[in-house]
Amino acid sequence: MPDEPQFLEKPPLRPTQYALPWCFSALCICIPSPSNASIVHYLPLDGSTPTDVIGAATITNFGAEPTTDRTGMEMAAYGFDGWDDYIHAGININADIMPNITWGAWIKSNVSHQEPTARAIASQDDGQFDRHFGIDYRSGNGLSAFKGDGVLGSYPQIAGDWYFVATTYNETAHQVKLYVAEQGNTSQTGFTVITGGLTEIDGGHNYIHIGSNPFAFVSEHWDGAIDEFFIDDEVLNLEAISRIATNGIIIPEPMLPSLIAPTTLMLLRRRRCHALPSG
Ligand SMILES: [Ca+2]
Ligand SMILES: [Ca+2]
Ligand SMILES: [Ca+2]
Repeated sequence: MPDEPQFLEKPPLRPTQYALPWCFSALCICIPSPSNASIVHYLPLDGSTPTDVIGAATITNFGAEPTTDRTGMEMAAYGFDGWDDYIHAGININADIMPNITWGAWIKSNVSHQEPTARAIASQDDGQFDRHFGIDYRSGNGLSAFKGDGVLGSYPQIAGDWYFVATTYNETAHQVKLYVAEQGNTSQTGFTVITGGLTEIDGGHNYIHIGSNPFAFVSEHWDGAIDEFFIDDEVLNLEAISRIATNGIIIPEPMLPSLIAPTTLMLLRRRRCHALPSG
């Protein structure tokens, strides 16, 4: 007859054994997602000073003011008055430096697609339709992007609603793509993707403006809010763009303590940890 199985009494857990599973789950939550690996600049646009928390570029604010973000959190996005506000960033995105690029942000416009206007979300333009995305009357007053010889477009935004907007420039494939999703559906099926041919771009400024076009004669100041602005030095696909829109940008852990103010750090940690399970 086989021996009865023996059930040994478990020894009591030591404090480290209690702690390990908790630490492990915390590590899992905070490991950067692969989709974020090539993000080279990120402005969360939280708090009283706009900061590039990944690329540490020099940022100068010309009048934009903290406002509520798409979740209703105060001082968690930046508002632009449509007249003279913009944020200058010392980031060179010219094609000889960054041939392939994805850049994007959460945006809210006070101007609908029914009013003829031109407004920049972000731009390096110095003439001849350089890298730039915003709203443009030359392409239906919708959300659009420049493509070297004109304006791509466009997506008919509704004034007062939040959208995730990203644009990719692919110098190899000579292609520009605009991705737009409403706040309520940032899954891949929630995105509208508009594709166009990219003419050889003659180059623009070696800096960018967020909320205006730096081309001296136009300005095209943004009227509304901009949040979570990022630049990636690769052409991301729909899956990666949807993941960023849904989960947010995940900051590599070593960058957190030195570059981000404690309040922002707290917000980031809270957002990341809330956002991740859905991805
Ligand atoms: Ca923000
Ligand atoms: Ca102003
Ligand atoms: Ca140019």
